[in-house]
Amino acid sequence: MNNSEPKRYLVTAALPYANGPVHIGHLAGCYLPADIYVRYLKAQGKEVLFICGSDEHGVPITIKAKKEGITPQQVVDKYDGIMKNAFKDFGIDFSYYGRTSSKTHHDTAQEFFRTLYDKGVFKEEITKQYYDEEAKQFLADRYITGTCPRCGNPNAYGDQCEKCGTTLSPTDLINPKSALSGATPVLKETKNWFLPMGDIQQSDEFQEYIKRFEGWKSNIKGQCSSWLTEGLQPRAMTRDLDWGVPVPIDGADGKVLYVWFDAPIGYISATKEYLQLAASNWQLANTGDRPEASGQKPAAFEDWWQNDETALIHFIGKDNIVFHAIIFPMMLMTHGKFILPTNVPANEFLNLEGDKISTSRNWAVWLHEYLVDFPNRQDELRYVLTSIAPETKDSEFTWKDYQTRVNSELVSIFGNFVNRVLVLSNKFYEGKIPAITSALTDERLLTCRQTCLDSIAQSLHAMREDLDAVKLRDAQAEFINVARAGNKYLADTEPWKLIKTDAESVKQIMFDALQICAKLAIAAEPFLPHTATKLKAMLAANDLHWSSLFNENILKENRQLGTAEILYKQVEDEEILKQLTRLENIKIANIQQPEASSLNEVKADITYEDFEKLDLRVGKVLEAEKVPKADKLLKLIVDLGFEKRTILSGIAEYYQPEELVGKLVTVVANLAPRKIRGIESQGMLLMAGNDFGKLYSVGPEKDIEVGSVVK
Ligand code: B3M
Ligand code: ZN
Repeated sequence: MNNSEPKRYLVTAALPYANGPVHIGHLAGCYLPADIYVRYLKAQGKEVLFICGSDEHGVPITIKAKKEGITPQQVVDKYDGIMKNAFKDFGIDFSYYGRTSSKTHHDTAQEFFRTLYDKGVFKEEITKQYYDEEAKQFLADRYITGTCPRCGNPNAYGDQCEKCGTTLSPTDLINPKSALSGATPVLKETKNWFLPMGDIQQSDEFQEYIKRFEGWKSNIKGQCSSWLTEGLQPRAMTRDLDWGVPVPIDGADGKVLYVWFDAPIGYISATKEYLQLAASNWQLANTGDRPEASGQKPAAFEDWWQNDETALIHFIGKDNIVFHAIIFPMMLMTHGKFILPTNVPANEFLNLEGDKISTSRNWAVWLHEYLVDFPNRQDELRYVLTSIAPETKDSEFTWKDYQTRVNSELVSIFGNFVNRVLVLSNKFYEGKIPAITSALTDERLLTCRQTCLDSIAQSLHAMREDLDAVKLRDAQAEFINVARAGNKYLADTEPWKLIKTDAESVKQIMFDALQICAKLAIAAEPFLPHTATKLKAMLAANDLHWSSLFNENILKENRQLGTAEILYKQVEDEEILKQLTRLENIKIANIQQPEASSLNEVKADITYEDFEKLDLRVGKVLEAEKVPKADKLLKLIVDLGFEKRTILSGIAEYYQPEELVGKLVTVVANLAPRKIRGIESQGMLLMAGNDFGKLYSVGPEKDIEVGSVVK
């Protein structure tokens, strides 16, 4: 692409797997930044297409299906709608949200594969893959578990050990087991089609393409250059699986396209579907006697995907970098007709209250649940997530911080400023923009005014630059600085007092303050779209446009304002406590049942050395009491002989505290301490637990002294 301003922007946000609801990590990672950027482009009148959709193939879907005892199709049908609605609720304004199970997508992905195949791009190779003879199928990497050769974690997956982070291949695992049947898999030959990434890496075209990385964020550059220096290996673009897009060539029965081959093509097929709809809508609106009825004819597919004047921008999370910055561009490049990404703004991860967000451990704030507890407060969450966006490194969401940011920034600065201005305008001028009859003369007031206007102009310029550079966290901070400057102007000039002595000057001050409100309403649009709409209504100015952001007189004199409303409610301590309690209960459930394995499934083998790492001791419960506001939790003092420990246990449903006192129990004595509800738990009691969550303490069968070793 040349350096001139792009003619149009094709913005994509990673297609989320349709295997669970959406949480704050998804939002902060890519959907919110993409939405802010798109809203900013649209506000300036740019031609933009914002594409997303459900990724409905791949092993994550089949694993979920197995877990829930339903078919993969039922899984995606269930979650596609849930995800789509969650995005909509939070104002993520996609032009189109597609699904990779659609016919258009299957056709497009197959055609793409066929083109590469016909051009001789792929290398056919026969390799040995693990096969489950009981389930009679080849096993995807995620379907094989075993012991990590690096750290000894007995539950490592065939592609990765989640404990030590090492990337693995299935044959690295010690004692591999099929997650389908528990059987030991055997190696069996199979043919697949590989993208020769190492060769493509050497091509002039690819070398030319990677010059673009120079202008990209350092986290992406870093990851890509380490891949490239290591040298890329061929990667199979087909898999032996029965869920996905069938490989469209002879001799490929029972094989589907690799999910990372078909998913990014989802951006292309979703664009097609969108354009079909847009074209027929346009056709409808423009037939008969209303030829000019609905503006410009939508640009053609080729203009979006195959024209150098289009900027292609992929918003993603860091785990998707290699696929978007290297593999997908290689696919587009070898196909020959497509443009390559202009930018790939990837974010790092968002953690939650000191822990990695995890769907399987339910360690997340789910968007649909947030809305139940905080109805109509989407913008508050958008605001906080943008303030802490993991743009350059991992960051953390805590409820306390959420409360502080909402209360001390949105409520006290932005909301308070707008409220003061509207209340005073109602009081002084019956809700009209005051007409200025004489200019300010008072030196001090003049200085206050100039300081305020300068500071606002500076913040707005900085905000615009940050938005252009996709530094959204900084951009939003500049936005708040505008409100901050407005607040300071009022605090320094005190119009509520000045009105008694100098009503003329107050008109100027209030006029200015109302213009600042208008600027805030305009500038809020990308970050806080629900607020922007509300504020525009309060100013009776729904037509405010981005182009007037730097104007001095946006709202004309004597214009009538709308009804004042409170923009943001204070977040109360009880509301935060409720969220923290919910998370604590999840933590307790996870502590007591680290892995909710079913009674019929045996975990992967461990070695005796693994077992020896546990220090299990007999202890005697000396004291037991309920932990306030934690229904499941008991706080115990347990005597281990050599010392007394405080241990929290999630067994309040099954034991009255007094039943436990005097009982001998088994304690994991070397479990790293964990803080729950402000109390440090210094160990764990062994429990017998069934599939329904019932928990009974396991102790020695006969009396024995405390501190005895369980072995
Ligand atoms: N579904 C991975 C993920 O959800 C994958 C992204 C596809 S983008 C083309 O993290
Ligand atoms: Zn490991």
